[in-house]
Amino acid sequence: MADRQQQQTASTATQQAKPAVNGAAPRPAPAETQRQESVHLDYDESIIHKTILVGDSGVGKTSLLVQFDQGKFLSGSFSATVGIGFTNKVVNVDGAKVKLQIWDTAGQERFRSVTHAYYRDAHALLLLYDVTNKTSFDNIRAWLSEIHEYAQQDVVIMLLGNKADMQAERVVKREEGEKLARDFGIAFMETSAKTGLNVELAFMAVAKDLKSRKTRKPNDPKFSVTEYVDQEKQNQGCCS
Ligand SMILES: Nc1nc2c(ncn2[C@@H]2O[C@H](COP(=O)(O)OP(=O)(O)OP(=O)(O)O)[C@@H](O)[C@H]2O)c(=O)[nH]1
Ligand SMILES: [Mg+2]
Repeated sequence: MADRQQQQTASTATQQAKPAVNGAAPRPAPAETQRQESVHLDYDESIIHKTILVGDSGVGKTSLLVQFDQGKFLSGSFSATVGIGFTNKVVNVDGAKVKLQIWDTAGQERFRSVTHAYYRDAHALLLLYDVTNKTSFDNIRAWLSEIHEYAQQDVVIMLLGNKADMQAERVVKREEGEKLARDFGIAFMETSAKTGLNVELAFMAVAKDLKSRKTRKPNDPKFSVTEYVDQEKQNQGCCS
């Protein structure tokens, strides 16, 4: 875990400039320059968006990040995260590279004061509960009040009901998650770090919202994560 975290992903690394030859500054090929200029006129690709995963211990924050970063699920015994660490990911949004720095926090109570310190700089928060654990769902209101206390007012918040693959053990209905999210005016979806259900979609929706906030003109309509997610699910012919 420690090795994986705080290291740039391959896609980030490929963006680094080639080393200078004989002291000359590296120059991109002309075609490459033109393409970048036309696609990214209104978006600064050097911006790093801090995104934090929060929620009770055991809801699947680390598993969700590993699934998104490496496309795999680490089964076996649960190993609680100690402290906090980050992973860099680059997401392609409408031809622009959006950089996400994803912080995985420890859900255990004893680390709470450490993680609070990171809320202030967060641009987005993915707040997880476990659909097989009612307490983790009941604690979401407390998490939201902590978020409102410590995070920026305009932080992007997405509520995720994780472990959606465990239908037999489910104790929180999807409708309950939807209602809670509606009450607080935040986006919602169910995910599975095990099967990968909606994992890409969750991070993509956050990246889209963050990018749109940087490029939106005053009269442009606001990007709606909820509408985007509904549309994508329809396109996929998806169910959850
Ligand atoms: N079936 C299933 N199991 C999951 C899923 N996500 C996580 N798990 C399991 O749940 C346990 C806890 O997952 P973690 O990702 O370590 O939980 P965490 O939220 O990072 O916990 P802390 O680091 O203590 O805050 C592990 O045994 C995972 O294998 C999921 O979507 N489906
Ligand atoms: Mg963890």
